Amino acid sequence: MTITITAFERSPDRGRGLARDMRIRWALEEVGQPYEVRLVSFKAMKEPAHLALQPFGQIPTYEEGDLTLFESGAIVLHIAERHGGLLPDETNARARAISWMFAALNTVEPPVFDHSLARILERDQPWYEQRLRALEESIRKRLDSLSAHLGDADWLDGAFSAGDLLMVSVLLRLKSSNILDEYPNLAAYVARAEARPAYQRAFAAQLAVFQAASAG
Ligand SMILES: N[C@@H](CCC(=O)N[C@@H](CS)C(=O)NCC(=O)O)C(=O)O
Repeated sequence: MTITITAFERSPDRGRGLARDMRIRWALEEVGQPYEVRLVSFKAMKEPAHLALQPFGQIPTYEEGDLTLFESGAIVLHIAERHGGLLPDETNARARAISWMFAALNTVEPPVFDHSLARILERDQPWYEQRLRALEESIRKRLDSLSAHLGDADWLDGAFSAGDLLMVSVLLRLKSSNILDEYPNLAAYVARAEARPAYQRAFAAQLAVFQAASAG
């Protein structure tokens, strides 16, 4: 059955792989599943046809036969449960990997995302510097713990898993700031994930969309 995901017609991140379709592309590449992409404009994302797939008018979505999913975490979990390679077989290790998926999205992503949004949308506000410092402190609090947990290990809990895929997807947003450099083991963790052939293929595919849109 064909898998179809949605992505920005023209990603605001200019092909840096930060839009959330990237984590779905990466997961599909890791498990070796081909997929198609339907590109949507900001206008189309808020229209009934897309809202029927994604109630909040966002990307990504995932369609496979009569199944439609939204929320990138749920989609990655579905892919990881349906295909081998992203979750351990052993029950407890599998549950721990899923904990890391939630940790990435619930505990680490909120301050990281707010920080990147503030840098784009709040620059002109009189309280901008203060807000940025507060968000950076919130991020450091999370990264201190994450760095301590990772230590010298390659991945968060044994072999590379969907937990690492989501965690790295979140941390990648910090590359344009200097915060990640304060944590050499986390910077190396992100680089290790970026070097994975599946990541490279996914990154190239989303970049090609941006380049085609810019050329057209
Ligand atoms: N929690 C959702 C967030 C989805 C989301 O924020 N998508 C962004 C792109 S990365 C989007 O569509 N933004 C446009 C908008 O919200 O209007 C998920 O993980 O799928």
